[in-house]
Amino acid sequence: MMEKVEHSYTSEDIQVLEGLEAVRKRPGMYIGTTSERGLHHLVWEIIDNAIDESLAGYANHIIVKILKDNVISVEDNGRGIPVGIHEKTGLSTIETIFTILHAGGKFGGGAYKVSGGLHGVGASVVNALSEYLEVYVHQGGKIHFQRFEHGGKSTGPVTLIGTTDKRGSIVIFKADPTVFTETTTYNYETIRDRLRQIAFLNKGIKISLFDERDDENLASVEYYYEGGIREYVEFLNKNKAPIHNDVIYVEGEEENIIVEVAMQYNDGYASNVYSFCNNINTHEGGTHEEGFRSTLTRLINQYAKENNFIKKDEDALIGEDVREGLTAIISVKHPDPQYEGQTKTKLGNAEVRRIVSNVMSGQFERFLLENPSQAKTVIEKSIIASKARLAAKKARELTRRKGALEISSLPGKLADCSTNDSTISEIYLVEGDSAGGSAKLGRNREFQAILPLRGKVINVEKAQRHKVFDNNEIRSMITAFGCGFGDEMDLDKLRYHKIVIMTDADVDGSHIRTLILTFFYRFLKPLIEAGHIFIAQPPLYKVSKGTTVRYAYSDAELEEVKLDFGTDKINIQRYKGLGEMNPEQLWETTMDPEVRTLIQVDIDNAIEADAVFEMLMGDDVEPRREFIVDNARFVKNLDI
Ligand code: 1YM
Repeated sequence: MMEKVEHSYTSEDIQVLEGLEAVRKRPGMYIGTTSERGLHHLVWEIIDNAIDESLAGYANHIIVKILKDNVISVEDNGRGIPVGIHEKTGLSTIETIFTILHAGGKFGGGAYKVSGGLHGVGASVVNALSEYLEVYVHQGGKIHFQRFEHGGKSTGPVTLIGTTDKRGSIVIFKADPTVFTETTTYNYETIRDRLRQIAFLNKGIKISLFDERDDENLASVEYYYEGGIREYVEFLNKNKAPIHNDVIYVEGEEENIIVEVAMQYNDGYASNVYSFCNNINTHEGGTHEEGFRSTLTRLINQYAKENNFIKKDEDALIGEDVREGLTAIISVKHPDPQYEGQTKTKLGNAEVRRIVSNVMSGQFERFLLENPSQAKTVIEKSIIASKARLAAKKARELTRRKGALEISSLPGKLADCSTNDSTISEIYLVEGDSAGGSAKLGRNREFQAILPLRGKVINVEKAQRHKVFDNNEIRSMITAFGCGFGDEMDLDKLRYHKIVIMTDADVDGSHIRTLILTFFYRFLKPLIEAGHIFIAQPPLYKVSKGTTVRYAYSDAELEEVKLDFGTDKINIQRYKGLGEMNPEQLWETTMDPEVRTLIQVDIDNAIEADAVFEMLMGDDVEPRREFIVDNARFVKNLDI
């Protein structure tokens, strides 16, 4: 046995400091980025530990607070982080967890951690990137406390600071502004949406959020879903029309892997299948999704044949048919997930395919047998989808022969730019002919192309696929962009790296913009993800005094301009539409890269965004009106 040395500056200390120093030197390696997204990552890491404690069955309430000065507090009612001395490090276990990199799994003691992110190194990374971090542990009637400062150095050992009748852990931290140089301000909506998602994915856990930053504007919310992902599907279908009563739900566990699937069909045509592993959205799918898809197709075909809905083999339904109008959540919890793909959001574990399939097989089959009328509704919808697919295929073959969607034939109304360099090229999608005319005259022909959209853009949310591609405006956009769509999309062929939607600043303009965005979201999502989609910001007012002219882009700005000008003899013109501007005005207010403001469309959370699109495109007028008044949620401001 080695003698315990009084500890002042041991080799372990050095190792510890070096560990956290590495995180501070290259934060991007650990949290991806030090932008706003990275900042929020800190919160997810601490929450993950609380979720692990809940999934282990010891906690059922997590409280997140955004305090003054953007300090974050996360609290759970679990066992409390161990407070004793850690055998291997000789430090307190708290200090071990918060200062030693890769302490994660190793110190967890057997029970597997299912939360995502950094696999347990999260706590130390958060500490390393914090101005200060405090841990309070309520355990055995006592409150234990330890504090860290300046990138993770403890200010002293764990101390007892009081008594308590509660149990659990509280972690409070303030992100280091010298690391997060872009921003240290948290976005309430971002945190709220993620907490709601976590609550949906983990049934029975209560999650509370308080925003206490502004006394005048306190906000709070609480999520608790007894039904878990069943309620998630109901939530996603909220603005759609389900065609059968029950959300179909199956669950099971094999080889330590927990599988849950919830699904329900609606009367729409889009498929909304979302998968998760360890509470992380696997955007790129993977083996859990493959297992789900193949089993769904197989079981529906089997049932359809056995019950004489399908008589010939060549009428068999394909995956696309059985997923039309389907909203589904697939959630697996895996002790050792392997992620693949470009963004590491594709689940790779091969065994998961079989396990998801096993869980689905027995229980989904039973659902169909026990609920014949719901089964009939689903099968009939799939059969209609397959007929529409075959009809669309025929139509496509016809149009293809005519060469209608060939890239060689650019749409007639496109006023193209002269450069061939797509990286500097821009295309303005302009509402209406008169604005299109002004834009054509006002633009810089070298790199700005104009595509006027005349007729109504079809609502792709409500239309069958082949109808979408019959729509003239959709065809013009696709041919002009040159990159194809759907599975055959090729971003390298994109002819313009900025696609700018320019519509009037009124309700109709917002509606058209939303229709275009919905089309992009459904058929050209990579364009949004790669940051190619922008929204132009035309001014609302022209203010002139004598020969001086200024433009105001908001009511607040109008007040500023009025103040600047003084009150005597100002002329204020409110623009009702782009068409009221002459070409020079359109150029100098909205299109000139030197002065214009473009808003970059950025969909951080595609699932939530989908629900919002649904709301916008659905039949409910009131939520749509509210959105149009306040649509900042989708888009991130960006000055070009
Ligand atoms: C606000 C954040 O971190 N809660 C939390 C963390 C732990 C435990 C309980 C815990 C885990 C175990 C045993 C175990 C952690 N413990 C460790 C380590 N909330 C928050 N609540 N006893 C308590 O996994 O066996 C790491 S995290 F390493 F000490 F076990």
